[in-house]
Amino acid sequence: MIASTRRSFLAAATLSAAPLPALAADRTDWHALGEDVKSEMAWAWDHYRTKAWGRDEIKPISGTFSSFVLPDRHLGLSLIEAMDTLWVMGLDDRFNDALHWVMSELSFDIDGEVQVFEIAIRIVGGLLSAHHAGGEPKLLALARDLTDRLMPAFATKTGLPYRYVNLRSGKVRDPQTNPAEIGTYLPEFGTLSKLTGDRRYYDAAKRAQVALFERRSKIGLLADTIDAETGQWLSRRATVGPPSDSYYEYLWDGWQLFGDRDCKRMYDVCTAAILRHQQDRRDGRLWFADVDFKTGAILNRNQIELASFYGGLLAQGGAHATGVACTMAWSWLQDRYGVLPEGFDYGTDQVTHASNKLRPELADGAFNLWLLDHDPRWRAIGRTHYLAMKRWNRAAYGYADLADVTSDPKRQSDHCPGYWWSEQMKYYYLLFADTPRFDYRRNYLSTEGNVLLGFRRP
Ligand code: DMJ
Repeated sequence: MIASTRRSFLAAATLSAAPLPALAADRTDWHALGEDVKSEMAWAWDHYRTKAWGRDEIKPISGTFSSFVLPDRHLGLSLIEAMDTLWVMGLDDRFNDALHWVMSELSFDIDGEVQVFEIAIRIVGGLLSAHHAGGEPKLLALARDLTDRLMPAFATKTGLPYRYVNLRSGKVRDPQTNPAEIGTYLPEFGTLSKLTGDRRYYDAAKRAQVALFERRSKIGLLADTIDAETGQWLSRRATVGPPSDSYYEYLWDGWQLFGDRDCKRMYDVCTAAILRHQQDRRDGRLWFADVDFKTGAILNRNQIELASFYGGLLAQGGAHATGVACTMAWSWLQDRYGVLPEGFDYGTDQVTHASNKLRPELADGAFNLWLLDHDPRWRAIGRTHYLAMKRWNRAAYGYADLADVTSDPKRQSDHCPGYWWSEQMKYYYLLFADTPRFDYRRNYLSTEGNVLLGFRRP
């Protein structure tokens, strides 16, 4: 419960998208703001409990639901994604309720095809982070069973995985893939290897990362589409946005989480090439252009919101000042529209995609920077992100995507992605609350916000 004076500050801030007071005069009660995040999480969870229990995603305007993993079945995606967030917030009854559902309902023996990347980061990662939180062995067994079902996708000559696999038959499909779907496995699979003593998971994930790295161009860049069977590139565009983003993140993470020197070297080589060829300053702001991976020539200046995590990664990797400049460019864009649009072209100064799919990336970047230097501006960026979300995305039964961030008022659309439960609500809470359940010095959060290291059980 928060005191009424605090409530009125939050209410007033929620009503206005205007820039918040200067940091020098900042009297924000961060603990109260953390409590506010927790109470919003509990409120949204209770609607999910009533309206969409065990379903993949709630539709927060109509109070109905939609599936994500499979067209005609639900795997409790939001519930699994939410578990470690509930735990770190101390919402223990709700965590235990979710745990009970997982223990009694969840099975992966399904004749259905899933996207390997999404399942690994969301469900394998969600089960492992819930295991890290609560220690229940069945969660680890489920994560292992699911990963075993994904493994056929990695059995290629090149080591580059297929995109889809059937959970029961192991039949694979779609070799036309990209860096994120090739190289976003090591923290989840490596944690599984560590906990089970079975190296196969770590080795498959790392082999995929290395196989892609070895195909970099002479100037050290990766393009964004490749054939997993032949290992031939199918495009020339190098980007730090999707579908390449988390490839770079997981190179660094392999070093951070496991001390794997190969990962650090690959990260350093890729990052040096990106910094050399993709940095582009406009009006004093730093962006990363899409370039031709063989020549470095700029292809376009369109920015996809998902790339707003990148400043946090650069800072983690040692390029602190560059990471700060990158994050401040995205913060400027956030201040301009209230909520980041999915696409913005800094060359033409135009929004290219006006929606926002309830995205967490800028809060992710701010949180990673906060962990590194505790500069108050990262908390302020997280607060702006959170209060804008409360103002614009809150619907009758939870938080909703925005169809158009440029309209006035901003238009909502009837969908809440699973990652909302795992990502921004956790980033905000950790950023504001100073909880004893989290080790702020030694920790690891995956690309999906799953905590695989750093929880402290009371
Ligand atoms: C999340 O599923 C992960 O962060 C992923 O790496 C890309 N972005 C989405 C959320 O926007």
